Amino acid sequence: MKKALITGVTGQDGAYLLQLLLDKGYEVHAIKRRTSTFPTARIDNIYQDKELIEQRFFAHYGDIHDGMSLISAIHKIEPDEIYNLAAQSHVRVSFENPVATVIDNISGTINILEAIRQVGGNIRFYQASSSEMFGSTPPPQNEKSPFNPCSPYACSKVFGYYQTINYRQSFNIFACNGILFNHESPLRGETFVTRKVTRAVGRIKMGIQDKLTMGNLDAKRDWGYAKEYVEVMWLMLQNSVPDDYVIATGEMHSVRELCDFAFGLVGLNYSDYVKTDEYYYRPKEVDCLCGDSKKAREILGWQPKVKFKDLIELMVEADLKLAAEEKKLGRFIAMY
Ligand code: NAP
Ligand code: F7E
Repeated sequence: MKKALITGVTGQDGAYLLQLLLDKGYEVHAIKRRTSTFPTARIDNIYQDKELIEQRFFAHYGDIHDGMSLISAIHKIEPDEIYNLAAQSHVRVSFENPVATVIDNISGTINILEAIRQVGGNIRFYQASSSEMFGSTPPPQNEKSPFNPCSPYACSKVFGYYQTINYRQSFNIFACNGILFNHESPLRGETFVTRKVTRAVGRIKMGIQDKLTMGNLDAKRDWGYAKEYVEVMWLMLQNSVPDDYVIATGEMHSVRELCDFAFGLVGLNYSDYVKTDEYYYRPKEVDCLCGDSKKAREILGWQPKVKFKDLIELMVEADLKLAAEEKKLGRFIAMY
C-alpha cells in the first residue's frame, strides 16, 4: 500500500486531497498543528469512519517550523509521497503579517525538503506554488512567464518554488511545483472572494444578511474547482520525471462579474447589495491572472471540466443550503 504525508490537511486543498488519496487506496498521514479549537471541520467525515481512522488515516501533531519533528515523522512514516500544502495562504493578510507569512511559507518548504534529503530514499515531493508569483506579468501566464510578485505571500511562494527546483537539481529529489491558479469550492475559506460572495448570496436570499462589503471589483482571476486541482497534484507525482506545471482553466472573469453572476442565480441584482470599502483593497493589487495549462494537458493528460459558471453555481447551491440551516438554528453570524 502506498503511503502519503500531507501538510495543511485541514485546509481546502488538504481535505480534497485526503479524500482523493484514501479513495485511491493510500495510507495517509497528516501533519496538523495544535490549536485551541478543533480546525477539522473540513475532514470530520473522515474522522467518523472508524475503519479509516484505525487503518488508513493517521494525523500527527506537528508544525512546519519544527524541522526536527518533521525529520522524525518522515523517518517513522516512510512516505512514498509528500504534499506540502501548509501555508499562510491569504494575500491581503500577508500585508498585515508579512514576517509571519514569509516565515511560515518559507520554513515549511525548506524544512520538509531538508528532511527528505536527510532521511534519503525515493520520496516524491509536491510544492504548492501559486499563480500569485506572476503578479504583474500580463496574461496569459505559463511556465515560461517571468515572476513579478506583488505581496509578501507571493514573494514567499517564489522562494519555495526556487527552493524546490534547487533541491531537485542539487540532490536529485523528485520534487515538483504545481503553479496553481485560484481554485475554489464549498470548502473554500470564507474570506476568499468567491466564498465571501457565495456565502453572502445565500444569507441575503435567506434574509439573514443585508449588505456585502467588498474591495476591488475590477480585479480579474482564473477560477477553477479545487476538487479537480488536487487530482493534478497527484498526477505530477506519478509521472516518470519531476517537473513544474501551470494549472488553470484559461478563463478569466472580474470580481464584478462574479458578483453579478452569483446574485443573478438567486434572482437578485448585485448592485442593490454590494458596496466597497478601502479596507478590503490591497496596498498592491494583482490585476489580471489567466493561466495557460497546455503543458499539463499534454504531459499529464489533465484538463479542467468545471469552469466559472458551473463552479459558482455549485458554490451558491451549497451556501444556500448552509444559510437555510443557519436560519433554522437562529444562528446569525456577524459579517466581516
Ligand atoms: P488554506 O485553506 O488556507 O489551508 C492552509 C493549511 O495550512 C491549513 O490546513 C492550515 O492549518 C495549514 N497551516 C498554516 N500554517 C501552518 C503551520 N504553521 N503548521 C501547520 N499547518 C499550517 O489553503 P488552501 O486553499 O487549501 O491552499 C493550499 C496550499 O496551496 C497553500 O500553500 C496555498 O498557499 C496554495 N495555493 C492555493 C491556491 C488556491 O487558490 N486555493 C492557489 C495556489 C496555491 P489550520 O487549519 O490550522 O489553519
Ligand atoms: O482575492 C479581490 C482581491 O483573496 C481575489 C489564495 O488562495 O489565490 C488566492 O489569492 C481577488 C483579489 O484570492 C475582495 O483584491 C475584491 O484581486 O480570493 P482572493 P487571491 O488574492 O487571488 C492565489 C492563487 C493563492 O495562491 C492564494 O493562496 O478578489 N477582492 N474584494 C477581494 N478579495 C477578498 N479576499 N475579499 C474581498 O472583499
